[in-house]
Amino acid sequence: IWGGQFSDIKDQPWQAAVTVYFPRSKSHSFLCGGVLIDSCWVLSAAHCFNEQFTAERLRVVLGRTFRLQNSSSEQIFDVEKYWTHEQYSHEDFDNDIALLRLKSENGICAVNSPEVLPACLPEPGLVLPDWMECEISGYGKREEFSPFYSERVKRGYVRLWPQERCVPEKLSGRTITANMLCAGDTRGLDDACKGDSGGPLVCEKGGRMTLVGVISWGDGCGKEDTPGVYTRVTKYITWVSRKMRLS
Ligand code: 4AZ
Repeated sequence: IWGGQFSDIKDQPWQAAVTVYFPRSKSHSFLCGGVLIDSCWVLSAAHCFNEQFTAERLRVVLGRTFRLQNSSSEQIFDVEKYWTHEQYSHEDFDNDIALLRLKSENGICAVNSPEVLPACLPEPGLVLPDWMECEISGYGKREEFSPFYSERVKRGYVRLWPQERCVPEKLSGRTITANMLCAGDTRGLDDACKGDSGGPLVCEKGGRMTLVGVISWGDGCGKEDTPGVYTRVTKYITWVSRKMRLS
């Protein structure tokens, strides 16, 4: 997160960190953000997952305020299986969504706690007001060209852009599809940045923190009059429900 504030995982208990194992270093590296949506299910971004990354190499870390520090509140899971969207386009990041099923012996994976709690999914018809203030979070870079990810989870506040303003002209000419939404900080203070992708854009709806976007891409971080681009989650409710039901 560019700008924003250091946060506590209790304030974004649906935030996940997805890691991948590299045999050469015999260690797991931070890969992307993710969002817990149910005890055994985490949403993320399709572009995070290289063909090489088999499910056995992936791990999901929940409940950590400090990315690299073990904590008594953490819950760590292997990944049973994951799906990237069948129509994901590597060219323009259309349908940039992935769903991970966490591994468990007994059908229970994440257990609710102050540090671990799923975000709600929106109804497919949910429409929120233009410029509504919503929240992003992640362990991503604090500056575009920083060599490091954030050591601590951060959060930021961004507003939902009207779709008619979400155009290539604002994003160095890159394609915007109806499956994307733009959000940015009108104060110019907060934005998502590298490593935040896969993580949440949540908006409060009827007292629930509802997952409206998955952090996807942008033209750098925190550039003036340049929004971040998010996968529009309302478009994928049937896709997600079907995968969850059939597996
Ligand atoms: C990224 O590379 C990324 N400013 C994600 C979001 C934004 C920029 C880059 C939005 O994952």
